[in-house]
Amino acid sequence: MPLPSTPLYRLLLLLLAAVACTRLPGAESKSTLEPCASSTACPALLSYTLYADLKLAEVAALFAADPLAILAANAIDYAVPDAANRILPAGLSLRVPVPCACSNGIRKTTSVRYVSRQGDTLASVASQVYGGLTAPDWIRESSGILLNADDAVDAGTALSVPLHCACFGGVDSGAPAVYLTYVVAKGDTVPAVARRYRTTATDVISANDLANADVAAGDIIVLPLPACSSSFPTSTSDYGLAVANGTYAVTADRCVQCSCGPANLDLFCVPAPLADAACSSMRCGNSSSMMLGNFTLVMTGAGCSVTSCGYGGYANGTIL
Ligand SMILES: *[C@@H]1O[C@H](CO)[C@@H](O)[C@H](O)[C@H]1NC(C)=O
Ligand SMILES: *[C@@H]1O[C@H](CO)[C@@H](O)[C@H](O)[C@H]1NC(C)=O
Ligand SMILES: *[C@@H]1O[C@H](CO)[C@@H](O)[C@H](O)[C@H]1NC(C)=O
Ligand SMILES: CC(=O)N[C@H]1CO[C@H](CO)[C@@H](O)[C@@H]1O
Repeated sequence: MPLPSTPLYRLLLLLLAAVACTRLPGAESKSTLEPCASSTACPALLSYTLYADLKLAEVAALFAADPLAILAANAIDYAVPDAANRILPAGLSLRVPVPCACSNGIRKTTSVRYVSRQGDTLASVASQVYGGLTAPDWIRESSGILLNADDAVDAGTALSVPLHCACFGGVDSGAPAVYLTYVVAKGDTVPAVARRYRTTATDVISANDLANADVAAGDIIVLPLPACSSSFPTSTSDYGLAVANGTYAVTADRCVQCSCGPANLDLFCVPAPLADAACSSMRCGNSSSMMLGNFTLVMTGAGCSVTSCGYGGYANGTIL
């Protein structure tokens, strides 16, 4: 059938083209979403750049995170007195560990709250305080408030701040991985960001389902970081613990420190430097000398064998 070419038809085509164009990405920032069904939270990281000089405790409060967990996730020594009051400089980029929950079918944090201050708007909270990790629309919807992005928010208003995160089953190309949510900065390219975080451009492109390596400032993407995985029973409170290469996690009520890398990607757990008398015993079984993390070489008639004492998770206040 020949196509009609009346002026009306051409106008219709033009209109359709115009509608299609406004839907093209670019006008609005993109964000990688992970659909989810299970309500079980999984470990994820957020890349956060400080907008002002802040105490570690203030950064931790912004994300409902443990200050020590933030230091450990950045491989910063945390066994120092008064670590929470340490002042961190504006512009510093930190990895913030968060439980990545599932809400309305999308992976996101569900426990982050922000109490607004004088002069805050939804736009300033999203782009400045949270460094672009969230959007005014998301805060508005999650907090159930009726304000435009640039309206002043009454000081003292408690806002619920959803931050997208991802776990993708804790694997990337078949290897254990922790996903870091990252806000693309001006001038960033996928290969440069991938190099900076010791992952590959190919993995970043596939994790984010990008058509090509084009990203724009403000886009929220996830970066798969090589990690050590754990195999604690589901009944443990640190079930699913995963630690990015070159960093630590503190677990078991701050009694145990688990590190990953750099030589291999086997999780290695020892008593934490700050472990105190309140921590349950880290002796292994009924042995008097074997402590968590120790291993000994035993010579036997058949040759030598290695005896080791590994951490098996935290359940009901007991270190397994
Ligand atoms: C882990 O990090 C170290 C450097 O800190 C690097 O040499 C090693 O290749 C990394 N391992 C993996 C699997 O990425
Ligand atoms: C620990 O106790 C078990 C019995 O409960 C015993 O069979 C084993 O030999 C003991 N091990 C050590 C190192 O004492
Ligand atoms: C922890 O305690 C609860 C009840 O107190 C019990 O059902 C559960 O099995 C315990 N978990 C472990 C790992 O012992
Ligand atoms: C025998 C042995 O290696 N013991 C060590 C076990 O680990 C604790 C703390 O990590 C050390 O203090 C012991 O010397």
